[in-house]
Order: sequence, then C-alpha cells, then structure tokens
Amino acid sequence: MDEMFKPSRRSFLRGSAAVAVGSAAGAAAAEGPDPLIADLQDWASYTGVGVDETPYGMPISFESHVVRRNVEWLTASPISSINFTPIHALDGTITPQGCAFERHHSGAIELSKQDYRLMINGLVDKPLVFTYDDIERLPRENHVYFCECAANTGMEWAGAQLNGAQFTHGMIHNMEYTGVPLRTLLSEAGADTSSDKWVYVEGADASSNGRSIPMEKALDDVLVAFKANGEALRMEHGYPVRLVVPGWEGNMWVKWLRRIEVTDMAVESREETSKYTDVYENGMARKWTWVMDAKSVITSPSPQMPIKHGPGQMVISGLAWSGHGQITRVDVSKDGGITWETARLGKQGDTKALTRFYLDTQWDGKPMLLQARAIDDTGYVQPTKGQLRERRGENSVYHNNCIQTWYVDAEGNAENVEVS
Ligand SMILES: Nc1nc2c(c(=O)[nH]1)N[C@H]1C(S)=C(S)[C@@H](COP(=O)(O)O)O[C@H]1N2
Ligand SMILES: [Mo]
Repeated sequence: MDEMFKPSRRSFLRGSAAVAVGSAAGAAAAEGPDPLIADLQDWASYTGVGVDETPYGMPISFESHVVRRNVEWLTASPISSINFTPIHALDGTITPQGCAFERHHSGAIELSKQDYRLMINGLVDKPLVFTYDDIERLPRENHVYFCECAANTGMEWAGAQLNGAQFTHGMIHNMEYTGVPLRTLLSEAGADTSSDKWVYVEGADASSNGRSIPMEKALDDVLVAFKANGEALRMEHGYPVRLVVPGWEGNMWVKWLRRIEVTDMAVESREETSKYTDVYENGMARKWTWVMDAKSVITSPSPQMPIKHGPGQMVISGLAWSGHGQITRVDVSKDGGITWETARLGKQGDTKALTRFYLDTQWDGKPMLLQARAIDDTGYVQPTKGQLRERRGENSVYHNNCIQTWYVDAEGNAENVEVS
C-alpha cells in the first residue's frame, strides 16, 4: 500500500472517537478512513480540530523546531543566562513573544498585576507609587522597536565560533510595544528634569539589574510598556511592566520595573561598570556605550538554513537595524566583500526597529562568501571585523556589530567563517 495513504495515527484516533460513543473504545480499532481510496488525502478524510480545543494557539507540530535555544557552555547556570531567537526561521520583522530571546540575571519572576508597584522617588516634588491600574489610566502610545543585548555576537570577537544566525545574532527581538512615555510619569511626580540629571531604574527581581539613564534620553522616547505585539508581556519579558529604551543596549530595558529614582549623577552600578563596558588593549575601558550601532545579518541562507534547491532563482534575506535611526540601505556581497549589490528593503526602515531585506537573485551553483552591510540615516556604514578590531582590540565582549560572513558550498550548506 502506498505509504502516503495509510491513515495517520491522528486520523485513526479521530475515526475511533467518532464511533466510540456508546461502544467500547477498543472495538472501534478497525474504523477510520478507507486506505484504498487512493485519491482521498488524509487531511480531507476526517474532520479537523474543533474551535474549543485551542483556546490559545501554538505553532503547528511541523514548526516545532522554530524555538529559542541556549548554548549550555556559555554560562554556569541557566538561571543567569541567555537563549536565542530563531531569527534564521522567521521572516518579516516582528518577533513573536514565544520565541523572543530571554536574558535574565536571576531568572524570570512571576509578579502579578495586583502585587505590582512602581515607585518614583529622588529629585521629585511628590514621590509616587503607581499600581498597574494607575499606569493604564495614563495616555499610551504604540511603537515598534528592536531590543538587542550588547553581548549579541560577542562570542565572535576572537574568530568564527557559533554555527548559526540564531546563535551569532539571535540576542535580538523586535516587538510592537504599548506603553506610557517615561516623561509622563516624571511629570506626574514633578521630577527635576534639568539636562544634567539622571534616572536610575531597577527591576523587582533578585538581580534588580539597575541602570542609570541620562535625563535627555529619559525625556525622549523611553516607554514604560505593558503590552507587546498586542498582548500582555510574557513573564520572561518582564510582566507586567518593563522599560523600553529604543536603540539602546538591552541591559537598560529593565524588566519587572519597580523603581525610578531621579538623581543628580549616575549610580555607576555593577551593570554599567564591571559589566557592559569594553576594555581596550591598553587597559582603559569604554563606558556609557548605550547606542547599538548599525548592524545586519543574512538569516537565509545561513548554517541552519541551507539552500535546498539547485542553481537558478533564489532569495537571499536578512535583517538590519540601527540604534541611531532608520536603515536606509543594505548591500549584499557573494564574494566576501569584493563586489556588492544593493538589496531590496521589505518596507522602508522604521526608526530603531528591525528592517527586513531581500536580494532576489540567481545562484550559479558555485560556492559563495555571503555578507550583508547596513547603512543608516546618519550615513554610518557597518564595519568589517578587521576595522572593528583595529579600533577596539580583542578584549571586547560587547558591541560587536561587524559584518558577518557565511561560506555557502556547492551543495548549498552554509558555515560561519571569518573574512578579515
Ligand atoms: N530586571 C531585569 N531586567 C533586565 C534583565 C534582568 O536580568 N533583570 N536583563 C537585561 C538584559 S542584559 C537584557 S539583554 C534584556 C533582555 O530582555 P528579554 O529577556 O526580554 O529579551 O533585559 C534586561 N533587563
Ligand atoms: Mo543583555
């Protein structure tokens, strides 16, 4: 019998469920679609799933590989750790919350809206404590922004390390946030918003992950957000309230936000001194490296997304972003940066959000050294790894925004390699 027309386990169960009413379940074993009706496809031979079975939908089983993954050896424990967005398998620009990377310093906490409180204190006329409901009464806005951990691509400084765009570039997500501008909360509390002031923000988790933000940024586009992609934030992204700091390193996007203190100087917390700074060759360190510079990566083909067809028409696709503003152009090279073609942007780049690019092209079936390079509206061009190393030396972990190379062989398989 043709393998294709065997009743699947699923249809078999359905068939038995249909006749099981009033009879012993076992007796129905022979029921099910007739395997000899060769032109009746499996999925047309039984009724589908009822609307009462999936009150909250999950991806179909065929897509179960499109999940966050972690790299065990990267951190001592999965509590203070990171996992990665499967960017190789996504398209468009919006990251579903269910597969958006997570970074916690002391695990994700379960904090209810009832228990939630947000305090504003320090240099304010009236210190305030907001409940979750109080925040929802203030005028809110919607904006799409990327959140990139400063450590994204950090393992690649020394050489090509991790074999997949998910692992080299997956500490990033891009969501539509709903929230109240931080400036609204500051003005409710009568904060001193003169330009030399700072706000210190911290979370309700054990790590607290405190960070200092200069007042100019706090008044600009920072959001106190409670929804992402239309629904409540997931626990792992800071339910019920997180800070959104557009274009700036992910560490400042404090989750489970519990306190905003207006101060006259930066706190110089752990997260902004011993961490999230970069040591130069001479021992001096860069700090206050808040903005995520322009960057891009080809998501397909890539090591987890080999080319599955022969020579001819193909799509090369990827993501580009800049913490300074909009992506205006993305170039793609098939020969390791010797020649470049300009890619098509899926749509005009949003400010401080992911931009999807496509190169609709022909593959001659020969090996390629694939690269993408992003250009933003300040005119900044994404640097090569060599250029970045010249400026920064090799002690850095954070803020590696260099051009990535995938070697694609004649079979279409891709590998992470370095072209200096
Ligand atoms: N309260 C709190 N906020 C936090 C962290 C944390 O551990 N605790 N991790 C930070 C880091 S380093 C990053 S990169 C982002 C990651 O956000 P995500 O987990 O939603 O991807 O959250 C930031 N905010
Ligand atoms: Mo981070």
